[in-house]
Amino acid sequence: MSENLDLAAVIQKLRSARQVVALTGSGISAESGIPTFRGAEGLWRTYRAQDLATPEAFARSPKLVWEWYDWRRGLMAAKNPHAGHRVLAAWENRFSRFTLITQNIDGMHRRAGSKNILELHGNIWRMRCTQEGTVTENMDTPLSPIPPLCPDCGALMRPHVVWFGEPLDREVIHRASLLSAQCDLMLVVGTSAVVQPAASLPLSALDAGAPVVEINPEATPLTPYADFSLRGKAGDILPQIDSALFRVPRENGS
Ligand code: BJW
Repeated sequence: MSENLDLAAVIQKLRSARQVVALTGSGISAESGIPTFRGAEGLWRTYRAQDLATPEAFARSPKLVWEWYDWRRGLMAAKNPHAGHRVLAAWENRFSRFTLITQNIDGMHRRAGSKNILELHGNIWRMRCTQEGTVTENMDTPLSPIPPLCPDCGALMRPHVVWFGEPLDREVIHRASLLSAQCDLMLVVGTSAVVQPAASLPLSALDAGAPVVEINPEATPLTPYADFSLRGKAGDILPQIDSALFRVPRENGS
């Protein structure tokens, strides 16, 4: 009952919102079949995802880390965005200003049609030369050779993603912080809200007086601070909100 009231209240807030920000995490792609980071299905072989997404793991064994990325690329290429991704893409044209800030590297938001995206942690479909820093797009699945080498200088390539202990792109996190502090409402979808600095963005929105709406089947450290917690899956809740906001009412009898 209170969940329905929350949903109704969120829809009401969104009706008058001009600048909306959505911050997404791996949970939004779970319904596409892509494992989350910290869920039980986040294991690969016997490794935990958070132990492989580090510069130390890459320094120890570039081959092992690239094999993990190669496996993930293959998995992601075989999956498709779902209705939740598509709703966020459509909202770019529905609100005066709508920005998507994602921690995801899977490219699903782009595939769903989102264009105005800040990818905080990079993109799995790009790689970077460890010597020259040159970034190239590469969609090959499977990759060959592993680890891949720079076509220009022969040095080792690395995934163009942000690992633990590495700084985020300055321009990207700067823009994400500004937008979070300026928005009228922030949706926080499918993230455990534990990884910094992304986890602080909703706090900037709250500090600036904007309501924060969490969409997640589980509680997170953000839950006590969020104005609304919609407990459920992104692929169910986002389309529900969308149809309440933008569905064209049918005329009687048609
Ligand atoms: C659903 C659902 C459905 C499921 N619908 N929802 C102590 C305190 C504070 C900070 C630190 C600290 N110690 C270390 C730090 C810093 C560190 C950090 O935050 N660590 C914490 C873990 C403690 N941060 C960093 O290192 C960052 N850099 C940094 O701080 O730099 C400083 C610096 C400055 C100057 C010089 C040098 C350094 C970088 C962080 C990079 C994170 N990278 C990764 C890997 C990306 C590449 C890859 O994917 O391979 O990003 S880690 C991983 O976590 C990935 C994710 O984007 C990120 C967040 O995970 P996410 O998306 O929230 O996933 P899960 O699995 O955690 O949660 C899924 C959620 O979905 C759950 O809640 C489910 O319930 C939910 N869900 N189904 C809706 N259907």
